[in-house]
Amino acid sequence: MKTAIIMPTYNEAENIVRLIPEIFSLNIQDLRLIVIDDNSPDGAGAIISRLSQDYPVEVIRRFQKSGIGSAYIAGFKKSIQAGDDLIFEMDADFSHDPLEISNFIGEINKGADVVIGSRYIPQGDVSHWSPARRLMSRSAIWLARIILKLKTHDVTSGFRCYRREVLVHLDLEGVKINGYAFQEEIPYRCEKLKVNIVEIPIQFIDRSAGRSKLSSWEIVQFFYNFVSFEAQI
Ligand SMILES: Nc1nc2c(ncn2[C@@H]2O[C@H](COP(=O)(O)OP(=O)(O)O)[C@@H](O)[C@H]2O)c(=O)[nH]1
Ligand SMILES: [Mg+2]
Repeated sequence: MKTAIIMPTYNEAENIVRLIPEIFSLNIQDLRLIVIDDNSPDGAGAIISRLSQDYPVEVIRRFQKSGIGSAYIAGFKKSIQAGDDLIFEMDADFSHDPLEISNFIGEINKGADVVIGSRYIPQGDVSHWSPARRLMSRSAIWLARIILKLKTHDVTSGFRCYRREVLVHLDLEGVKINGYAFQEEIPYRCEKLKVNIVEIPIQFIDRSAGRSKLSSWEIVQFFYNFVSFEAQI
């Protein structure tokens, strides 16, 4: 199965330089990476270009920081056009352990259409987050599960794998949310499609290099985007 990992990056130079070789050292069959870099001021773009000479890495370069949701949409479209069978979402900061990738593919082979790496099911966990960050994460998920009536437990997890057909049928053009709340709109659409969503436990490790892009402004936007989305459905 042709597999692509879609990975948005903004100021992840320190991480990406180690993460890309680590992913490809796992020798996962027919795997490539599509990185969406928003002209990172830390020079990540040049590092990715250099790595793309040694590894199957493609880059989508955008002029300026334009949000995680639209970065994923751009990556999904490129991957669909290229005919990939499995399409992953994954962060570039080592919060998502590359060793888990094969477990996601295993679930697809057992019949899942979408696999979500969940921090909030038994054996799943988040380490090194502040109490404030934990509370924020839990409340965002609680709100989304109640209001959107979602069955999925971890609706903001960014470690996921989709069968190509799911993303084709999702109507990517119609996705309304761009910022972090984008992660909630996708499971909402997947549940409407009644595809087989499987959650597997992951240990989410907080980044050790670089900074989170989830600023206070992003948090305000997150709740605003979510509430306006909810008002439209
Ligand atoms: N291209 C792009 N990537 C982004 C943007 N915002 C966040 N990211 C990337 O999305 C991933 C998740 O962001 P992160 O800051 O780690 O969020 P957190 O894990 O929720 O604290 C990381 O790989 C970031 O570099 C953006 O506006 N554009
Ligand atoms: Mg992160």
